[in-house]
This record gives sequence, structure tokens and C-alpha cells, in this order.
Amino acid sequence: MTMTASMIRKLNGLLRAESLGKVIHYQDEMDSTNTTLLELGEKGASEGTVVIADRQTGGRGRLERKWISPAGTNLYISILFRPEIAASDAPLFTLIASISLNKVIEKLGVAETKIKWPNDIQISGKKAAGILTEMRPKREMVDFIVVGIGVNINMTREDMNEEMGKVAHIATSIKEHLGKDINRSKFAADLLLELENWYQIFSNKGKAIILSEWTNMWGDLNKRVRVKIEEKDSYEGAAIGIDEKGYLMIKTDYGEINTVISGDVIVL
Ligand code: BT5
Repeated sequence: MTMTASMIRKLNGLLRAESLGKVIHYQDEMDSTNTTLLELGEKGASEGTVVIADRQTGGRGRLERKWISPAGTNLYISILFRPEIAASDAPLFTLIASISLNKVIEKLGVAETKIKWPNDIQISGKKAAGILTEMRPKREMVDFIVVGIGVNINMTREDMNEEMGKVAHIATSIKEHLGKDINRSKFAADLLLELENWYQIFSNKGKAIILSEWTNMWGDLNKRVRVKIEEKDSYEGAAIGIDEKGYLMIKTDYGEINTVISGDVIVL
């Protein structure tokens, strides 16, 4: 079943968020919802503008990786923010999105959902969702931020094996855990409401609550990890937390604290 225009009307009916999703652009097929929304942002689209596609032909992850985006089953959504913050604080929006996503998945009854630094939601250790935060600066401040979220909602194990190649081993879906279909319009409406809530908390109270809530939902506190810096370069240590910017802090075997700005972390 594709996410038809009628499902979007349903989303509008279900939507309780006040500032996010007032404008929703929807297409059955899109290259990437983030690319579309970055273009709309350059043209001055207002905060809360949302782009949704039923299928992406060029869904993007970080570092030019692909996000597998088949039709009729998942959620691919991007949301535009125009916060008055320093450009260097933009990565905090990945944390806000992670908290919001994790809450929505938890409320559906998935107890095993956790955040994996920097941008994944994992259910029982497998990737169910990914976040791609992209920012356009204006001098040292943020002009706008596009938060893109891909969630595997109704894919079955068979679908994943068929569509994902070797990624199927590291991926999961909400349906795989709950054993039933989830209403995607309702999921999108709930997600926009959670995002609005956490964005408001961040705007009114600052980043401390975001950092502590994120840490509560993080699956890898004090775990031993390997940090991959480049293809062949890596080191091990204990994941001890995130700093003020959302960067990962690793205590190495020599007792030094290293900060990881971006990269891949493998839990050992
Ligand atoms: C991410 O990148 O996890 C960010 C994904 C963001 C996707 C959304 S969809 C809406 C919006 N529009 C876009 O174009 N993008 C955003 P990263 O951490 O780099 O992870 C990418 C890796 O995840 C891939 O290299 C695969 O190993 C794996 N992967 C790809 N598709 C997947 C899927 N559907 N489910 C689980 N894992 C997947």
C-alpha cells in the first residue's frame, strides 16, 4: 500500500503538533526528502515545513552512504528548523530527533529501543531508524537545519532480506518486533508532536535536559567500543558520555579522554 494523498490527509487529521507540519509536501516518489527540503529552505521555506515521500530513489545516509527506501512500508520524512543558535550547535538536532523517535517507538510498546551514537535507533541491537541532520549557516549562526528521518516501520524479515542485501543482517523494523502493522500516518503525527515538544524544551530550557534525556536512552554507556577514524585506523576505549555539543567521549586505555566528532563506533 503506498502512502497515498489520502494518508496524508489522515496525517493532517491526526496532527496535534502546532508549529511542525503546518505545511507538508508529499510525493509518492522523491530522490531524497532532505535534498528537496534543503532546496525549499534555500528559497525561504518557513520553520516546521515537512517533506514526506513514500519511496526514495536516492535516500541518503551520512558520508554519501545510501538509505534503502522501498515503497509502501516505511517513513521517510524531513523537517525544517530555523533556530537562533550557533552553527556549531546544529548537531544537537540529531539528539532532539533521536529522543523523539525513541519515545514514539517506546510508546508503541517496543521496550528494547535504544539510541546508538550518533544517529541511529536500534531495537535489540539492530538498526530500525537513522537520522541525517544537515545545516546551512549564515555567518556563525544557523540559517536553517533539515532533520531527515528514515524509520523501518512495516517491513517484514522477508522484505528486508529481499530489499537490503547484506544490510538486512544489521537492520530491523518495528513490525518485526511487534508482529503487527503500524499506521504510518499516526506514527508521523506522533513523531512531529514529540519533535515539537523536545524542540520547545530545548528552546526554553537549553541543552542540559536534552543531553541528560539522550544519555538515559543511550544503549552504550560505559561499554567498550572501537572507534573507526579512517578506513584502517581505529582505537578502543570506554564510551563514557557525550559533551556539550553531542560529541562522544571515549576514555582510552591510557586514561586519556578523546572526543569523537563523527565516525563509526562499534560496540565490542
Ligand atoms: C543514517 O546514515 O542512518 C541516516 C539515514 C537518514 C535517512 C533519512 S530518510 C529521510 C531523509 N532523506 C534522506 O535522503 N535521508 C534522510 P548512516 O549512519 O550513514 O547509515 C547508513 C547505513 O545504514 C548504510 O550504509 C547501511 O549500512 C544502513 N542502512 C541503509 N538503509 C537502511 C535501512 N533502511 N534500515 C537500516 N539500515 C540501513
